[in-house]
Amino acid sequence: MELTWRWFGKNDNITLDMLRQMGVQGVVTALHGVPNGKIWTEDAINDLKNYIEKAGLRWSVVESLPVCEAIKYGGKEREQLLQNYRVSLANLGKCGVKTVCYNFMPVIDWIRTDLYHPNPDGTSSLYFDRVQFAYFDCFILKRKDAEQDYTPDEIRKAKVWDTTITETEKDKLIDTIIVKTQGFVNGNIREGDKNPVAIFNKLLDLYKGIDKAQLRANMKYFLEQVIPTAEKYGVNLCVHPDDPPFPVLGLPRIVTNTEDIDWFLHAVDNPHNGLTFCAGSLSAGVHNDVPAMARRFAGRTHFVHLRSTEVSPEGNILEASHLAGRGQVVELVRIFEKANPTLPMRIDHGRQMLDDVNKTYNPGYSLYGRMYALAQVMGVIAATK
Ligand code: DNO
Repeated sequence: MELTWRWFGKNDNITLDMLRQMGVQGVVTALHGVPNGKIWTEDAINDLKNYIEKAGLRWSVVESLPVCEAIKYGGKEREQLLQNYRVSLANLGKCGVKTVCYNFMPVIDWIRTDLYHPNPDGTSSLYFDRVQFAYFDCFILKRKDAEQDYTPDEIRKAKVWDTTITETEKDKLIDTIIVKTQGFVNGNIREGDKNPVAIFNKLLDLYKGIDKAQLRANMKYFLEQVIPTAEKYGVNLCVHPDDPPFPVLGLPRIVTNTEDIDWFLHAVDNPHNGLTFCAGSLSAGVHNDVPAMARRFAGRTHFVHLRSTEVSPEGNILEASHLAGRGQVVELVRIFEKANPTLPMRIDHGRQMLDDVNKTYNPGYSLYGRMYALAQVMGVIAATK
């Protein structure tokens, strides 16, 4: 596989020169300064591409070219947004950037409740706690009928927490779930937004009446509208699975398991319509057998995220070491190396370790934690050759 690294652009304090020292070959990035839905011009793409190439690397993958909410819920701005999406895709293709990751998760991208969950060895990992999430849903968002989505035990524990939680703890939970994890991935809410809960509730309202079947219909429409352009310019689109891979906050999620992936691959059956195989997201669903999915979908996988999780009996999700947990990264390397030795792969998330604690990186995107995991995976790749 091609060794790639998610880099957040010219202001990232992990520089391209540092990546070269680590053996990274390609960069995964986006035009983070362009607002969602606006056109990525050839000039802007080439400017970043040349900057990357001057450092001796290549721009391997776009992560992400964001799909605006109105495309997902089918709003009136949809046609204009689809037109802009096609122009951006065509421009990327003309500039030679040919792998484009996106996701189709309504309102909220990846979800964590704790960014610094302590591990016994002194490192920390990202974490998803069901009771804390239930608390956020039922007591902070106060979503109608939210209690029905949790077990009686989870609701009981959330109620107990409500008797002791401080305002500071509440703010931290809000900041973690809808600000810190979302802002830097071009999410809907950004650092510094006033009253993120009100903004968030308004976004949830946009999806009233949108069930799984309707969201699928909207994804199919999106694919029908953009895949011909991708094909014309030789671009491979690859959807990122939902993280975690189950419905949340009353919103449907439609890239969660084998049946879902089979569905969208057939909805527009074209090799340019593919998958980002995110082992971390998929492994967070106990319904998923990750190596079996890799075997099944390797042929339509255009990009791989290597990461692994442990899921506790209560359903809490811990980002595990890259060599442990449900992701079975060693087996995945065997499968993908055999399927396509040039497939771009990036280490997804890393622990916070060593000097990472003294730095400010985007959550999950530590230097030492990711570098450590990259070295582990490089060893695995070498051993499977
Ligand atoms: C988080 C990421 C996601 C991912 C997008 C792809 O760390 O895995 O934000 O980039 O969902 O569109």
